[in-house]
Amino acid sequence: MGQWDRFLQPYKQAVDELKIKLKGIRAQFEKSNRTSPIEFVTGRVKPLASIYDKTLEKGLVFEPSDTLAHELQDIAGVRIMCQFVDDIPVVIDLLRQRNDLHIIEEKDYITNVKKSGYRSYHMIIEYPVGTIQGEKKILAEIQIRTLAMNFWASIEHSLNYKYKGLFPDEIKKRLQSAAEAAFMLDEEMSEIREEIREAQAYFTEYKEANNPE
Ligand code: 0O2
Repeated sequence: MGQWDRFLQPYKQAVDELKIKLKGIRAQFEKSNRTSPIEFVTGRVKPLASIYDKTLEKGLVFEPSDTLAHELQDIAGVRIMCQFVDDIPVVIDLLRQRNDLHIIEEKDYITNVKKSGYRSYHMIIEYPVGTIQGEKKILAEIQIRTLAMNFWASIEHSLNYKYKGLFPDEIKKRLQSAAEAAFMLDEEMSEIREEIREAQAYFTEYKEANNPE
């Protein structure tokens, strides 16, 4: 196993464990016939190429080290998608109550929207991973966002990759109006939230009645 593989292994384990735990929250809501504030969960270990880019940006040495583990707080990243903006504080509270992770920092880019138009709630956590050398505490980033916020962020992220942040004016304008449209979509969906929830509950009951396990 190479140096990088060894360094990244606990991060991979943390992402896998966090995904299972967060998906478990969703399953518990479903089993108790309550609507889950979590729609779906994804996770990734930062690819080496992105770690390399970040070290250049931050003036760090590109080598597996404690400095890197301390400075790059999102080597392990988990994303929680919610249907409605109001689900986000529910998820935040669920995470604050847990004693299997320790929250180091919270960044609210929903109240404080980034200049790019980016909206999301970030938590930097310390998460203990059991290794054969004993417990290792690593940092991980949890991003909590609605489906609309996620749609905008993933499109902007791919365009950013292409244009390296230097968007042509036309694209910049389109992204700004798309960010406004995503915001409006969240607002509109919140307005008819109860109606949607009832329809979803009705649909779930219908599916269960027709496909009993
Ligand atoms: P990737 O490819 O998602 O890993 P940092 O830049 O991490 O050293 P900072 O600025 O405090 O420090 O981090 P921030 O802004 O709290 O969170 C960084 C991550 O949030 C990014 O990771 C993105 O995932 C997401 N993010 C932040 N701003 C934007 C934005 O304007 N557009 C999009 N699409 N995503 C954003 P990486 O490492 O940049 O990228």
